[in-house]
Amino acid sequence: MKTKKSDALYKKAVELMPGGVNSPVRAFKAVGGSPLFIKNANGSKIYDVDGNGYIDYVLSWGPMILGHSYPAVVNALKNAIEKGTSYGAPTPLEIELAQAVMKAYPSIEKIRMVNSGTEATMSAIRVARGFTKRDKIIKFEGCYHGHADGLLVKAGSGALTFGVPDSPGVPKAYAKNTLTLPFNDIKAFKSLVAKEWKDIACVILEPVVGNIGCVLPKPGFLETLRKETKRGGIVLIFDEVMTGFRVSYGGAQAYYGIRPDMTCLGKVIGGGLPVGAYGGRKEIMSMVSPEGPVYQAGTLSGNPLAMTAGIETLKVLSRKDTYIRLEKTMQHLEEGLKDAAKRAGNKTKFYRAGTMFCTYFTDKDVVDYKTAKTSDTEKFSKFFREMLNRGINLAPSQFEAGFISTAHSGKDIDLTVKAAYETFKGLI
Ligand code: HOZ
Repeated sequence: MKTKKSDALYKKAVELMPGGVNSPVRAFKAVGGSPLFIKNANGSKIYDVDGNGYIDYVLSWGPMILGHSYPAVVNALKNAIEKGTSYGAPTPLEIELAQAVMKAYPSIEKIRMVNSGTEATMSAIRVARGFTKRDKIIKFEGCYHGHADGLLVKAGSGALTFGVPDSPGVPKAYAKNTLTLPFNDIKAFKSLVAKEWKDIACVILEPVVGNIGCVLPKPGFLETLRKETKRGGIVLIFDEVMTGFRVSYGGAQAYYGIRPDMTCLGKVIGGGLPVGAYGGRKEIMSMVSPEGPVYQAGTLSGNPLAMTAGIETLKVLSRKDTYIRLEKTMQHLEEGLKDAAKRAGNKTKFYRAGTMFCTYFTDKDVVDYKTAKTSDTEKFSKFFREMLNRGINLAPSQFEAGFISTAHSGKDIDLTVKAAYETFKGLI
């Protein structure tokens, strides 16, 4: 695979941007080599500037659930762009997207659109603090909720990949209000809440942890969080930026049957444009300015192009057959990858929730941050590079989820499984 043009661009980019990128994990630092510079993408494929094509399981880190350049989204955007790109004033589009989201997430009784997942989680926590008049929050090790100060404590995603889960630059006085616990540890959770509940504003979590790969909640874990938070007057926040419309149409909350007090969304609801949203119980969301005193604002919030891409994407997702098709594709990939690893004699653990998945190079069950770290990251790096050489684009980190789209065909999956088998064999 020739990557001459990508390599030259990377050389230029590192002179201009930290690590040559605008978001850390993209830099391939964890897997070696230099990142591909992308020219275009269509359906399940992404193409680099050297003309190589790849079956894409990154999908812009989740948003492109309909595949790249989905015609209805592209056409709606072309039409919308003619009408202006930003007004800084309300539009009917905001109402349409809000209604579409709330239809799928009945726990959201009122919503505020923002521009990223980070903004959504950061704002939701401020609202929860304003509502409860308490300062402390509980988060779980390895959950990544964006890069706001108080959330870069034992964080996953790039923070874990590069070994800085507690980022310098976060004031100690601020970080001390973030209490962390192991994911899936019901006993530890109960005991912390019993001690500190009077000071705890909220519990925030990824109900399926996509930022240490794909870690599923154990039976009873989410139920315990719901029960205990309700008892302590603590706001339960589901960060569904990644799981939203991915674990199911109604996200992890519909799949596991838990109604959180607040929900954060992003990725899919922007159809590939920059979007985030937070919402929840009416009495909590009524705290948000100008209805209430908790301040949060944004020049590009509710941007007409982002709303348009989101509306068109959710229209397709609201059709029943969409998730039937996604499930079939995902089952095909799951069976294929598990079988390929087994046939090749590789010890791996595969997990998936709806349309997100991860293969770990370990024989331990992965249930939290500690067990996710038992994965052999050297092996993963080799796997990643060899898969890329065979035309398969995976996330360049063991601690990120993979995603599929409606555009992934049976042939794509067969090619992926074949490449995985050959790669697994080469790892022995
Ligand atoms: N926070 C994203 C992964 N969980 C990475 C985003 C990006 O690099 O584009």
